[in-house]
Amino acid sequence: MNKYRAPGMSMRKVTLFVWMIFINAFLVVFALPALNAALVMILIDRMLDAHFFTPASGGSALLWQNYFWLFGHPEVYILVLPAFGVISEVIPVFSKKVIYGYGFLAVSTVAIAFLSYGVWIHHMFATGLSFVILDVFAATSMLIAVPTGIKIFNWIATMWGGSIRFTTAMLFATAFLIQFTVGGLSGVTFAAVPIDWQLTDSYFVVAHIHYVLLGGTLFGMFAGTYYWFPKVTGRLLSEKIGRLHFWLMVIGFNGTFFGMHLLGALGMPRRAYTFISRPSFDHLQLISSLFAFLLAASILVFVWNVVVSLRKGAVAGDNPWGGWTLEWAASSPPMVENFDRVPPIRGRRPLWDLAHSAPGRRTTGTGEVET
Ligand SMILES: [Cu+2]
Repeated sequence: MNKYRAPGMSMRKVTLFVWMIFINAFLVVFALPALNAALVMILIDRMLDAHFFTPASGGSALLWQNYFWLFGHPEVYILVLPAFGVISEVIPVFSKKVIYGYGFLAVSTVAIAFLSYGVWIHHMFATGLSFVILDVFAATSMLIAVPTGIKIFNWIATMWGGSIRFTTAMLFATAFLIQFTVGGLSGVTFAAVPIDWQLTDSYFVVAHIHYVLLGGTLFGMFAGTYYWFPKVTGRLLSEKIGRLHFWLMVIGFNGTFFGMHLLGALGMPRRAYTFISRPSFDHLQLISSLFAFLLAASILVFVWNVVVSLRKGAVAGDNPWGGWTLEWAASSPPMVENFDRVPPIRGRRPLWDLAHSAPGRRTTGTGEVET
């Protein structure tokens, strides 16, 4: 007997969160070896006096960059795909609509996974490679924006016309959409070689990666935390403290990192060991530093929320959000083995199907089942 998927749960019916984690596993398996190989080589260089990366002795410093970024670019997708999965669950539930373009969301992620191994040179545009190489990798780097754009449109289309409930989870998912799009668009600018030459190794890159990994991944993780915390612990996180957490974080995050786009465009280099004081930099740096404290404060508010809610939070029940996916049929927290009886799976929304199509059952209107 298949103990891992419920009967009827085909690959076309599993949730998009599962799809994202599934594809992510392939990314991890194929990206990490490049980093491991590079680390072993540098270890041999340092410990056994080899010369993989020392040009003076016939090695190649660029070889390190090739290995590192062959890992490094897919790594960004490794970090962001789980967040894609989270918001693909959160947005439909709080928009009261089925996810728009399930197949496109899954297939575009497969496309991202493949393409992510063919774009790494965009991290090395300023290293003096031939124009043919630059052109090829500029093209692949622009191409990878297409499947990502498809996803953004799918999520927006899911929200479009829905009756949206801005719970804390949904607020984080919405901020993810906006901020990740900003990070994605600044990323596309690097695919244009002349713009990359101008902005590489500047604070513009720092702004870009923080919009992807904090504005994207971190906000997605918080959306997931507020969404599944009641399932895991049996108690809801406070929505009131959650909102405070969210707004402090949105303001703190954007205040800290948005100005870095401007700093980079003004020429402030990254990887400087100390602040480079220039009249044009100073104000923006000060603003950045001040908002960073706000960002840190928002994390403390979240910790406060967890501590308070674990002890005194509202009891969640099985399905506090009116979700349709299988986890909301289990008790909160789930018992060992999750279910008394494995529910039959007919579609992508098992709980909705259970409520609407099974004979002798009526729905309460919230996706729960009366027998
Ligand atoms: Cu990259």
